Amino acid sequence: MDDYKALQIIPYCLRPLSMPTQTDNEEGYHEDTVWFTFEELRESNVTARQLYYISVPIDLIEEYHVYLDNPETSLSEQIVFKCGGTQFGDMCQYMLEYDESFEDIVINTFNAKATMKQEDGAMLTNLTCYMHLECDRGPAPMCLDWREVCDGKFDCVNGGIDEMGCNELEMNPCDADTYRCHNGAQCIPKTMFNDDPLHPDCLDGSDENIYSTLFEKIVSVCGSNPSFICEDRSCSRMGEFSCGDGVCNKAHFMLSTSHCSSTRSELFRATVFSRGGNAHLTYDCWSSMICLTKIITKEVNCDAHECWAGWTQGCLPLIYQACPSFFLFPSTPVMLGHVYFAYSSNQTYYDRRQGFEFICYNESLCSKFLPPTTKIGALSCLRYEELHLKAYSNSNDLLKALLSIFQACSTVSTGDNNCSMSHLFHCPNSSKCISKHRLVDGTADCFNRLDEDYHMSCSLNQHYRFECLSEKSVYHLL
Ligand SMILES: [Ca+2]
Ligand SMILES: [Ca+2]
Ligand SMILES: [Ca+2]
Repeated sequence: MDDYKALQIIPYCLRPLSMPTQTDNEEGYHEDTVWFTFEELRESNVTARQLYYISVPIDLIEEYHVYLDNPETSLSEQIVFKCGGTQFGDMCQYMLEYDESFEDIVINTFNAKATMKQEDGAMLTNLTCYMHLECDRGPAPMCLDWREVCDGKFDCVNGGIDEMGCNELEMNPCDADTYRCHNGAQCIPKTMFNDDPLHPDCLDGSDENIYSTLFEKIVSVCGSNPSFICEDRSCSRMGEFSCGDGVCNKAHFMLSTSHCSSTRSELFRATVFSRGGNAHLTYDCWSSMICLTKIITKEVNCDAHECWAGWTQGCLPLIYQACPSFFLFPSTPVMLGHVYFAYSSNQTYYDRRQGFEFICYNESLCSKFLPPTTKIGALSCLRYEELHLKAYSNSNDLLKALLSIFQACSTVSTGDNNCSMSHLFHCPNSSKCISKHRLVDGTADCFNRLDEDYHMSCSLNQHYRFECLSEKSVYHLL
């Protein structure tokens, strides 16, 4: 293994309208461009590898490889253009804007990200938006990151379309000669299981031990790393927030002070609590809530605000006067795409330390185990004290406790999983079905952690995860 070296071919895509092209004639290639047929190349003993070094498209190189193995085929007249300088494309019709190699452009672009400021948020979102779903990811310029598609958390507030159809992955079995990545999204050859801890093959990293100090160190600076370990890394664990660059922020909650170096978490927080994102409230009500919660303070001068005069003297009377009798703040969900904080303006029960008066959620996703006690309009809510939470010294711990309750709600938008399928586990007292691969995996998927208390892991026949020497000695590998 000493001379082992992982090679990576990283595809980059063109945004057609933004790419300068250099073409001279109707056929679409430059008059001076030199070209050869496969036959001419073969007669000159040109190898497939040499074509790679003159920026010939990979699919054409593969065809040439096939042709070299069998020169009598009809491929002999196939044309290969020899691109010069910064030209590329199957007819050299594209050229790079700068006089640098493509590799240098990629490296410089990734290095430049380290110096991006929050004001450049639009640049961040322009570069990493997943545009193929009509997703409402909250107030602009926040947008969907591809890592948020099928990650078991509703991120699009317009019906959770980022999770639509993803139950297919949950139900996806793999052939016996392959390893099933934990999230069900990939089946990889068995030989790729546990073969290289620094180059996982599963997007969720579940084929390798990704908890080593070295791995953690590499992925903590993913923003400037264009390789697979970062670019092909999802953030599928519950409670992780995708920074949009391969870094998964463990304390993702919007009340947390923790942040992504990409600035995506700050951008998210700023847009969710912004004036524009909370236009359902009057300015006085919104600014009082901003100064009360102190999550973002940039847009309001809280030193001069009435809340500064004190809770009962300044803030409470203003909230009573300026806010609706019942309101959401912020207007977008605080977690999992359907869990909201709500307040009433008379604040009868509201204790500033607990952060909210009501928690409201999509009842159909949490059926049976979390019946609401308050219905306000279309919202199903529970009062803070009805959650029987202990006292938390900071909002991050409070949100973690809330997540441990609400992650037992369904994570697929249709709610029509067929729990009778043999590889699915029915979470007791709910409509949620999970893959049996989620049993005893360290994450509570069912209410009261019933999936983690499962005692029959040896009967699951998942020998990659459980080493069963006898029914009594079970070792968890995940
Ligand atoms: Ca999602
Ligand atoms: Ca592997
Ligand atoms: Ca689990």
